[in-house]
Amino acid sequence: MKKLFLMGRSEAGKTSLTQALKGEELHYKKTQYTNTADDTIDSPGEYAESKRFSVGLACFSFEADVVAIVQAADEPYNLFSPSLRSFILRPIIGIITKVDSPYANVPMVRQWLINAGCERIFMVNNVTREGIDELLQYLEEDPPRLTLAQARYKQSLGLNEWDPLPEGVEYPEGI
Ligand SMILES: Nc1nc2c(ncn2[C@@H]2O[C@H](COP(=O)(O)OP(=O)(O)OP(=O)(O)O)[C@@H](O)[C@H]2O)c(=O)[nH]1
Ligand SMILES: [Mg+2]
Repeated sequence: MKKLFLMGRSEAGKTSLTQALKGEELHYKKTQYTNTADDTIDSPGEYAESKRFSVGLACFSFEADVVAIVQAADEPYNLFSPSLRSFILRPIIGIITKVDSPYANVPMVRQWLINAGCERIFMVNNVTREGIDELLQYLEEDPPRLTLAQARYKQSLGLNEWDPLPEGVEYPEGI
């Protein structure tokens, strides 16, 4: 199971998503702090909304296997700059919540997430649990566990440590 880190503006639906992933009824609980011991690492939206605190998000990301930018489909503007990969050394996915909103603009939010560098984008409705099973399926697969030598070998090929080896390429013997 991959450990997931959630970041996004306040009210984006991060805490609701953690409840939907656990199969719980939605109950509003403002996130006040980040607890890295949970299966899913939830963060207060204020971190993403403040220039000073947002640096902290990069630090929390190192506790996770995957980083998710959570954006509601009806968000009026984008908080995340392009190419977040430059400082987050984890796979980045996008999660679009509130796809049921009458003000949803999914193509616009999807474009923001692509620009940020998301390699996969999931769409969910936390209320009806639409899209939750697909996300759970992605999270179920364990991330590859590499030795330092294997990670360095991948780097020598210009690959991220979570990228698969190209077809026909194997790790050198003994690493
Ligand atoms: N219609 C709809 N409402 C949602 C959805 N997801 C969350 N909400 C509602 O949006 C509000 C905010 O949700 P939260 O999950 O608390 O938002 P958050 O991102 O954790 O916010 P912070 O803790 O402030 O960072 C709540 O009233 C939720 O019920 C969704 O998919 N659809
Ligand atoms: Mg919250």
